[in-house]
Amino acid sequence: MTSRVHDVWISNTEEYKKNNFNQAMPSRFFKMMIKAVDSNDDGVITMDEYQTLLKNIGASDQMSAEELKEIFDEIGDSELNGERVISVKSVEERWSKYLHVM
Ligand SMILES: [Ca+2]
Repeated sequence: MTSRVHDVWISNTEEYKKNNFNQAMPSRFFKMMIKAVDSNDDGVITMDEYQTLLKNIGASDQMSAEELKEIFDEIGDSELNGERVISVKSVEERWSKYLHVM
C-alpha cells in the first residue's frame, strides 16, 4: 500500500474532501464519499464508478486508465462480472487510517 498510484488515490480523496466537505465531520465525509463513489449502492466500487467520481470532481486528468487499472489490480479484493472491484468494506478498513476519520 505504498505505491505511487495509491498516493495519487489518497491525494485525490483529500482534495475532494477539501473542496467539497471542508466543514463536514470526517466520519460524515467518509460516508458521503463512499456514497458518491459507490453510486449504485451495491457495496463494491467498480473502475467505472471511480472514473465517474474523478470526472465529477474534475480530477479525471490526474489519473490515467492504466493507473486506475493498476490500483484496482493492486487493491481490488473481489470480482464482479469478471472485473476486479473494491469492496466498500475494505475501503472502510484500509482508508480510515489514511484519511484520519475514525
Ligand atoms: Ca457499486
